[in-house]
Amino acid sequence: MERPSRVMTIAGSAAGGSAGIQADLKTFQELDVYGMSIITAIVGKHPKTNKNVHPVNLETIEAQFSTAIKQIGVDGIKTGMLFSKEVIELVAVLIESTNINHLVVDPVMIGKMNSKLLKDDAIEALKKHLLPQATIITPNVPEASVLLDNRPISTVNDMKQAAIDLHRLGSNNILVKGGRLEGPAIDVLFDGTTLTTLEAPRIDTVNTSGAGCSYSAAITAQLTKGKDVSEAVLDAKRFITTAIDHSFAYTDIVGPTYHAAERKYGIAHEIKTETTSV
Ligand code: PXL
Repeated sequence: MERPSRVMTIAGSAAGGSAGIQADLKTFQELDVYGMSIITAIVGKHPKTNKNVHPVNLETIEAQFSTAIKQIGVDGIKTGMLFSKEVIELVAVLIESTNINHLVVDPVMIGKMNSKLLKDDAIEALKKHLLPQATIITPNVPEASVLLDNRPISTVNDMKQAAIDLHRLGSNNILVKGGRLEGPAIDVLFDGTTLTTLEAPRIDTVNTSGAGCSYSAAITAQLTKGKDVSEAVLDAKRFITTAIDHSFAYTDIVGPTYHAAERKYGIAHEIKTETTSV
């Protein structure tokens, strides 16, 4: 019997299904890996109190992790919204207790609708406990800036320097995602010796909720399927670009990317890459 590789996301639940755990599981299914989820917080705005982040307690996080490991086991892990220092510390210990070869850390800080997904005092914990264990980290430009003590990043050259400097925090690979800059969607990958830019056309849509989550989930899936980091990132960039190309909305609130797009319609855009050594 052929068994798919086992991929776990440790992240927040996004009730609308476009981001967080829900986006990760949809991505895993599309890429034919076995998905598991450990929920760290529940994001959903209460209509009266406006409370938006509902944390899950540490015991509940540990219970989910233990159950998934005992029932299934794990080949690769992705972390998304971790919210607090305490959760980061626990998750770091739980990850260390496995013998996985693939850890993707998406240092989620602020959601598209401005939800605060990481407390300020958690940044140091992320740097200390999680980044040194990571195969790859996938900050967008604002997150890269926060990890570099609020350094301004506004050009592709700034992103390249940011990737080089973030590498010193201990992750094996750095992917700085430039989707929030103007012009084409250019990301920068640094593996410690070479810099690769990955360029997709800018797609004219606001419906990109969960794009970052899905991108890092796709990287994790590809790594557990045996691809090396540069191939995994390229495949994942193609996947998310196609999902954004076919994104949609049901209401006047920012809509989801379409996870099934590549399977249904094929690749929408090829990704241009350029590699230079540092
Ligand atoms: O897209 C970032 C993100 C990650 N995780 C959760 C979210 C969001 C954005 O809303 O809700 C749980």
